[in-house]
Amino acid sequence: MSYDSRFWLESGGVSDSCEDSDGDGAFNIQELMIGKNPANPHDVLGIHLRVYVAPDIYRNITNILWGFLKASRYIFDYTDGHAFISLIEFVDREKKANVIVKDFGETNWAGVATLVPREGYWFGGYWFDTGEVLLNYYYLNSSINYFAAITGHELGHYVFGFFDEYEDANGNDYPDDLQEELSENNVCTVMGLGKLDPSKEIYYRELSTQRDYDILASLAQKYNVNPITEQLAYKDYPCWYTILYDMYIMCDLIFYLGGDVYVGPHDKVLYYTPLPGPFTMVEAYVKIIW
Ligand SMILES: [Ca+2]
Ligand SMILES: [Ca+2]
Ligand SMILES: [Ca+2]
Ligand SMILES: [Ca+2]
Repeated sequence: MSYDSRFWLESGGVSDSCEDSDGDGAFNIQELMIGKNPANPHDVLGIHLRVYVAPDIYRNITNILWGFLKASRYIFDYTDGHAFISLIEFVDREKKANVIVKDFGETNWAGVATLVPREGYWFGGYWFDTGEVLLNYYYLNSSINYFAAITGHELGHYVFGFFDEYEDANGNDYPDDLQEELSENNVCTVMGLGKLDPSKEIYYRELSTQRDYDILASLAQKYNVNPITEQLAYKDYPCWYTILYDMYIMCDLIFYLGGDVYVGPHDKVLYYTPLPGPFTMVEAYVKIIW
């Protein structure tokens, strides 16, 4: 595969472009290429994945890699330019991995991820190097875009500490007709409100805001559902609010949104309108270690 030759093969040891000088997880060359500051530790989060791919599906490694690269771009999009997968290291043992890709068979789940309770609050397992993301290739081999969508969703749990939004606080899935009416009202969230063609999810889903929850609440009676999602039940707020809190606590990430600077959460973000992009090609700069 010639994919990673562009920067990484020839630059090792010759310059500091492969280093992460400010310690935010993004390498210097990546920060320069995507418009971030390699000397500012608060401007972007570079997520490091250690991926184990089971031997019996290794023949599909090119598709699997592209799934992760597209997931990197999806995450950069849904965080409106504040986080991406910066490093994909393929490891040879499950024990070393924080992401495991395997054919788990008919499980009824395409992915699962670890959340960790600490002092009465739930964080992603990523920050404590606890648990992992499991990706079930039995369901994910159908489409690279679907693989990327599920990976982005599971890293939503594992890195950003989100809970699900396709079900209520008691674990009841929202019915299809409600989900369809939500997407007709442009409610399409990363954690599961709204229904979309699986191959298009990475292009349209964004993190939830109070607007999404207002629309869900306005339809709750019609469909006889509880509008308190798992996310709301466990974390009290939509995802745009909790990501500001969790990332400031975990990695001092400061968000620049709509001309405002957010050091932690603020009520003003409740009705933030997510950007359709950014459409930055972060996937071109992901560092890959085989
Ligand atoms: Ca950096
Ligand atoms: Ca930086
Ligand atoms: Ca976006
Ligand atoms: Ca988008």
